[in-house]
Amino acid sequence: MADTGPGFDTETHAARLREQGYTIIPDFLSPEALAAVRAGLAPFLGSHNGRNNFEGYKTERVYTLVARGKVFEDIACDPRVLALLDRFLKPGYLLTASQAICIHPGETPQPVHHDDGFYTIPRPRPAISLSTIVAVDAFTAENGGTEIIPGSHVWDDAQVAGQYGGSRSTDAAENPQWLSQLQPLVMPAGACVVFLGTLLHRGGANRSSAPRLAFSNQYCEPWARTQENFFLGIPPQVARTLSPRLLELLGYGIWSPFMGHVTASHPLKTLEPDYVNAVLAQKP
Ligand SMILES: O=C(O)CCC(=O)C(=O)O
Repeated sequence: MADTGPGFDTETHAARLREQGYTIIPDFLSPEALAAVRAGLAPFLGSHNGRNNFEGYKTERVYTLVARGKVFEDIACDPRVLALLDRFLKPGYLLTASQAICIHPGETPQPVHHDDGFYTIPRPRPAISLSTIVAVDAFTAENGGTEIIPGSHVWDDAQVAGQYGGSRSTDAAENPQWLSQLQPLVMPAGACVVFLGTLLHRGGANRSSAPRLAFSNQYCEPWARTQENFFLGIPPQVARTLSPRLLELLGYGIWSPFMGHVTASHPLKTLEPDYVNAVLAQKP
C-alpha cells in the first residue's frame, strides 16, 4: 500500500468523496514542488489560447504534462492520490488526462460538465474517472478558481440533462437553477481538489487582473478509453525513462486477461532497446 505520509487520513478524504463528490488536500505541494511546477510550466506558457469555448478562448492548456518534467512525473504518482484512487477505481487504473490550465483575465466561465461524461453509461452510477486539480496560483471566487456543485455526483441523467440543456455541446444553454448551485473552490496555491468524474463543475470566469494557473491529472478505470493517447503522445525515448508505476498508469500494462496487449506481447516489451515491431518483423 502506498505510504501517504503523516497527517493524511485517506479514509476521511474517501468519505468526503463519497458524500459530497470532492475533497481538498490543502498542503498537497511543498513550496519546493510548487516552485518546480512553476519553473517547469513557464517555457510552455504565453504563446497560445484555446480553440473553443470548452478549452477557453482566453485559456492556455499544456497537454501531456506528465511527460514534461520529473516534477510532473512524481505528482502523477503521488501516494495520497493513488491511495484515494485505490478506493474508487479497479487495480490497473489509467492516467486519462494530464494538462496545465492557465485561465487569463477576461475569460468567461467554462460550460458546466462532468469529467467522465465521455462514457455514455446511464447515471446515477459509480464514477468511471477521478480528477485532480492543483492550484498553482491561489484559487479565488474572482480569478477563475474551479466551481463545483457539491453532491451532483449522485445526480441522474435527467438532472444532468437539465444542466447541459440536454446536450454535450460546449455552447449548450445552461439551466440557471443549477448554475445558482455552483460554489467556487477557494484554496491556497499548492492545494489539490480531488473529485469524482460524475461531479458537475467548471473553470470559473477570470474577473481578476492576473492569470490563474493550475494543472489537472485525471485517472480512469482500466477498461475505459483514455482522453489522451499517451502511447502516441509520449515518444518511446521519453517513456523508457519513466518509472514502472508511471508506465503502468500510462497503459504499459495488461488489464486481465489480455486488454492492452501488443501483437500478443506485453506492452513493456515495446520499450526494450532491441524491440522490433512484430508487424514489420513478420512482414512476408
Ligand atoms: O480549470 C478548471 O478549473 C477546470 C477545468 C475543467 O474542468 C476542464 O477543463 O475539464
